[in-house]
Amino acid sequence: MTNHKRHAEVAGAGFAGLTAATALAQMGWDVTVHEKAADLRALGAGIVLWNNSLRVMEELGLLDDLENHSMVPPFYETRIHNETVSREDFDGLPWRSMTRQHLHDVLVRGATAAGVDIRVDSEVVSADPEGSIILADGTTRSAELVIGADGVTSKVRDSIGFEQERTKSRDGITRLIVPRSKELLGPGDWDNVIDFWNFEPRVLRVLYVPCNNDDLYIALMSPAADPEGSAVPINLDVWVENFPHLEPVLIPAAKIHGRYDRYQTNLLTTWTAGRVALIGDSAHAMCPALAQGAGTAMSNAYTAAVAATQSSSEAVALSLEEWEKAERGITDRCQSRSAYFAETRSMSKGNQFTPEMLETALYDPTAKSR
Ligand code: FAD
Ligand code: 5PR
Repeated sequence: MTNHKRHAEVAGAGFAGLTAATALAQMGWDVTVHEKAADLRALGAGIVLWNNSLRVMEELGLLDDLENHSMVPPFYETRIHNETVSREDFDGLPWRSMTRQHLHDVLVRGATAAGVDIRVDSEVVSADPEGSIILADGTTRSAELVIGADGVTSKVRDSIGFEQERTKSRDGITRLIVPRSKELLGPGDWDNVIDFWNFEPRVLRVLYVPCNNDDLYIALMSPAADPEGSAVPINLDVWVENFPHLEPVLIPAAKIHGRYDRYQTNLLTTWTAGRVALIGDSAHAMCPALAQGAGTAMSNAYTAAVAATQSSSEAVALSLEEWEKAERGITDRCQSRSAYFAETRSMSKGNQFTPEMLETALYDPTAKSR
C-alpha cells in the first residue's frame, strides 16, 4: 500500500455499512465498502429515526443534509377501528421520518465526501477472523478491521460460522411509498404518524408515516396466514373495505408490485470474531415495532468505529470484544421488546412509548467519545 493509513474492509452498503465506513474514514482510516448489488440503492420504503441515530448523523456532519428532505410529525397517533387511543409526542425527544432512499443518499454523499471507496457489483463471499475477506471474483483482501454489514443473510457471518437463533413472527408487512394526497384524504391530522389497527372482521393494520411534503410511507400489516392480506400487489378491495377513509392512498399503493416480508429476529451468541465485527441486521435483525433496526445498526456502527480507532492495531480484536460488551445490552433489550410487541400486537393499545420502551431511542452513542 502507498499510504500508511489503517485499512478497513466493509461488506454491505446498507445503513450499517455506510455509517461504519463514513465514521472510520472521518477518523483517519482508509476504507473500502463492497456492495453486491449493481447500484447503490436503498431497499424498502420509509423509515423513522430517533435520537440515537440522529446523534450519529450529527456527529458525522450529515444532519443538515438529512433534515432537508424529512420531517418531524407532530404526533405518533394510534387508532383502533379508526378511534384514536393515543397521541404521543415524546416530550421533545428528537425523532424524524423520511424515505429510506433519502437516508441512503445522505449516507452515500457522506461516505464519498469522507473518501470511502465504494465498489458495486462486489460480493463478499467469506471472511477470516485473522483479518481478510474473499470476494466473488476470488480476490483476497486483508485489513486490520473487517465489518460484516451485509444484512440478514450475511455471508461474513455464515462463512465464519457464528451461532444464531432465528425466529419468524406470524405477522408481516408490505411497505410502499405513495404520493401524500393530503387534499384527497379530506380534513384530518394527516401530518401525524397514524397507526391504524383493525381486529374485526380480521387482523389488518395500516401504519401511515408522512416522510416529507410529497412522499407517504405506508406499511400494510397482515398475518402471513391470510392469503388476501399478505398478497402483493395489495388486494385493493380487501384493504379499502377495511380502511375506507384511506382509499386515496390505497389506490396508488395497489399499482405498485411491492413485497410482503415476515418479521424476523436473529439472536447471535457473539457479534465479533477476531478482527471481524458484525453490525446491523447481520448481527441483530429485529421486529420493527419500536422502529430501531436501522437506529441500533447506525449506533453500533459508530461505536465500533470509535472502539477500533482508539485501539492499537494489535489490540483490535480485544477492542471489538469490549465494544460488544458495552453496546450489546441496549440492543438486546430493544430486540426483545420489539419481538414482544410484534408477538402480542399490543402496539394497538397505544401509549407504547414509555420511558422503558424509549431506552434505545434516548441513547446517545456519541456521548462517550466526546
Ligand atoms: P441492509 O439494509 O440489509 O443492508 C445490507 C447491504 O449489504 C445491502 O445493500 C445488500 O445488498 C448488501 N449485501 C448483502 N450481502 C452482501 C455480500 N455478500 N457482499 C456485499 N454486499 C452484500 N429500522 C429503523 O430504524 N426504523 C424503522 O422505521 C424501521 N422500519 C422497518 C420496517 C420493516 C418492515 C422492516 C423489516 C425493518 C425496519 N427497520 C427499521 C429495520 C431496518 O430496515 C434494518 O434494520 C436496517 O436496514 C439494517 O441495515 P443493514 O445495513 O444492517 O442491512
Ligand atoms: N414502526 C415503523 C415501521 O416501519 C413498522 C412498524 C413500526 C416505523 C413496520 O413497517 O410495527 O411493523 C411495525
